[in-house]
This record gives sequence, C-alpha cells and structure tokens, in this order.
Amino acid sequence: MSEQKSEHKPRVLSGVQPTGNLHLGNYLGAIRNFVALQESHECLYCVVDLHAITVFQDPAELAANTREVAAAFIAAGVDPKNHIVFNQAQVPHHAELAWVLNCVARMGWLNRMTQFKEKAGKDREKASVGLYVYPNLMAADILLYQATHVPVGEDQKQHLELARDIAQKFNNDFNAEGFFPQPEPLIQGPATRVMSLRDGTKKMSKSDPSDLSRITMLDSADEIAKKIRKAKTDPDVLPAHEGALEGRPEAANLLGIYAALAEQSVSAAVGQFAGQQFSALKEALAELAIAKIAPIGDEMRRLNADPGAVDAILADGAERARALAEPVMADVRKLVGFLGG
Ligand code: AQP
Repeated sequence: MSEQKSEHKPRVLSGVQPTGNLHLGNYLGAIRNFVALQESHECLYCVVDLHAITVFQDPAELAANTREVAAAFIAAGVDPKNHIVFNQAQVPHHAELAWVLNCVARMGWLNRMTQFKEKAGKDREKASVGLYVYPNLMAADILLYQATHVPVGEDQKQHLELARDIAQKFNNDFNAEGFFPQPEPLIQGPATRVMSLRDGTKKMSKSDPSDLSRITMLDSADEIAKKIRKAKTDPDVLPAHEGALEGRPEAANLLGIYAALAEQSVSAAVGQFAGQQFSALKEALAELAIAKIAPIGDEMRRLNADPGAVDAILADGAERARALAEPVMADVRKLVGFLGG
C-alpha cells in the first residue's frame, strides 16, 4: 500500500457531460465555481464522456461536444496548466474503479436515485444499464483521486450522498479506514438550480426540446436578449422581499440568475427591482447576461476553431490524471485481493 490515509489533502474534482447545449445552469451551477476554486485547491475538471454514452450519442457529435466542454472550461477561466483538464475515457481507471464500486453499491441505494427515474421515464425497461449505474461511475470519478470537494449543481446532491455511502462501505468492507475520503458537495451561490426560461418549475436542461428554455454558452448577444425577452413571467410586479418569491417560480428564477451574474445575494437583487415590472428586470438581465456570457462564447468559438490545441490540452491533462489515479487504483486492487502489480 502506498499510503493508508485518514487525512486527505484538499482536492477538487468535478465533471460535465459532453451532451451538447451547454447552458447557463451548467455555468452558474458548476463551471463558474470551478474557476473560483482554483485559487484555493488542487483541481481536476473532467469532461465525462463515459457518462454521456449512458444515453446514445452520435460518435462524431460526442467528439465535437467533448472538445466544446473542454473549451468552455478554459474559456470560463480554468487554467489547464496549473490544474488538470481531461476527458474521462483517456483514463481507463475510471471504468475499472466503477466496476469495483458496482460490486460495493447496493441495488436498494440505486433504486432511490431520482435522476435515473426522471431520465429513464416511464419506459424503464428500455433504459441502458449504464444509466442505472451512472452514480457508481460518478463515485469512481471522485474517489479515484481521493477528492475531498465536489462543486456541483443542486441536482447532483443525491449522487454525492451516494458517493459518500459507497466510500464508507468500501472502507468498511476492505478494512481500510479512511482510505477513501467522504467527499463534500460544494453547492454554492444563488443559482444552484437554474430553471427553464419557459417554465420556472422545470430545471434548465440540455435536453429540453425548446431552445428558448435555455441560454447556451454559445448563444450570440442577440439570442441571449431574445430568450430573456421571451422568458415566461407572471402578471404581478416584482416583490419587495425575498419571502414573497414563494409560489412565483419565474420571478424567483430570473432574480436568482440576475443575482448570480451580478455576484450579489438574491435579497439584494429583490431589493433592486422591488415593485418594478418584469420588463425592467429583463432589460437589466439581458445586458448583464450578454456582458458575462457572450465573451466566454467568443473564446469558446476561438478554441473550437483549433481542435488540435484542445486535444493536446486533454491529452496532457489525461497523462497527469493517470499519474494520480494509478497509485490509488493499485491500492484498490491490493485491498480487493486482485493479483498482479
Ligand atoms: N439547471 C441547472 N442549474 C444549476 N446547475 C446545473 N447543472 C446542470 N443543470 C443545472 C450542473 O451542471 C453540471 C454538469 O451537468 P451535467 O453535464 O452532468 O449534466 P446534467 O445535469 O444532466 O445536465 P442537464 O442540462 O440537466 O442535462 P439533461 O438535459 O440531459 O438532463 C453538474 O454539476 C450539474 O449539477
């Protein structure tokens, strides 16, 4: 064993699926926090292509979307030299550890996962087996690097809790107290769950059939302005205090997005627009969203025009990720009782 640790160095890991239509929810719920954490932590940011294929992906689109997510990380401010940016498939240890964790996690635990129920829908028999065990792969992503902190949106909270249970059970089963840390979710900021612009009760999502439901990171200034102008509202003026957002999902969503982009609290945003019409909020929000998102989109387009450069960043990141993963995986193999080096 290289080390039997009970104290782990703070290390951040998170991932984004290359499934296209990267949106404002992905940015505010995850990617923006990735950037901030670089100041204080050693960070690994992963384009989770193995996760993406739990739902069929066109191979050419998967490759293009993988580069696009990497470009989004970098354009948003992730530094791939001082930290690690890579795609999961280039580090085979993720799949190897996921198999071990498939044998640690219990069916009953996975049966409680709400994301599987939502994504599989009514026709559960036709969902891939990969979609069902998706949370075990996510646990493997985190535990492979003995990561201590995981910045994610609110929707991933349940999967993080499962990763903690899996870590605990592995440590107990193999008499390896403290081997895997208990990873902490970092669900931060006023927009941890950005909602659809067409329906404030539904999460903004890549797969929503309506393009008007989301602002994507590649939208032009005109598209951002149009989508905000067309965003659903309710008939009242904006409330005077935060408590009055209860039961007003569209107002809560637009003010939450505004607060996140303006880097202020929701109550400050509520105070700024108290008693005003939605049109005033929409005008200010469009201006702010264009100022914050359009430059990232421009930089993504510049990076997308040079796929060789992005591929080189991913290959370099994968090499450094493999170097971190191999000793942990070697310990796992020994703990489990697998023969070999
Ligand atoms: N609406 C959201 N608000 C805040 N955070 C969000 N995240 C996703 N949607 C929102 C966070 O973004 C990170 C990457 O997510 P992902 O790529 O793993 O995919 P996802 O959660 O499946 O994204 P979508 O858009 O919701 O895809 P579909 O349409 O397939 O369901 C995660 O940290 C996530 O929390």
